[in-house]
Amino acid sequence: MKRVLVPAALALLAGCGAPASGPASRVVVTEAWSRATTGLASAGAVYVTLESPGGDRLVGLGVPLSVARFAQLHETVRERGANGATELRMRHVDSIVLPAGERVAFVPGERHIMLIELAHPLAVGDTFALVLAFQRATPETVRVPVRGE
Ligand SMILES: [Cu+2]
Repeated sequence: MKRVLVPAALALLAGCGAPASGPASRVVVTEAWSRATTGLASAGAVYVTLESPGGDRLVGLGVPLSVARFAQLHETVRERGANGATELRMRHVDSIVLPAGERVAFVPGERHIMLIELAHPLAVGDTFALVLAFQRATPETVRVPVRGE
């Protein structure tokens, strides 16, 4: 996982996203949103839907330091706990495969983007920038609105 900053990420990554043969197709990013946080929560979550026409891999994330220290890709896995009950755990992953032409959705309770060490609580109505870096396509910057649910 590359930790990238906004907007330095764009300058840094702009030159190295394309493969040797021809320009990579762009990844379509839709339905970006973040959940409002309550109280002293130090982490937030962002959800997006990604679609790569030619196939790609999400390899890096960037958020402004005014929002959080960094962002990570997380998956939720079910594990059997010590008492035999099923527990939900979050696991950090380095990248997410985007199969060609398939919509890959991040949704609550499953795959999500975790904002680590929030600079301040995320309030309904706020928006912030999120940079998504890919193995082949050029990076995409999206505005993320904060919603209640
Ligand atoms: Cu998480």
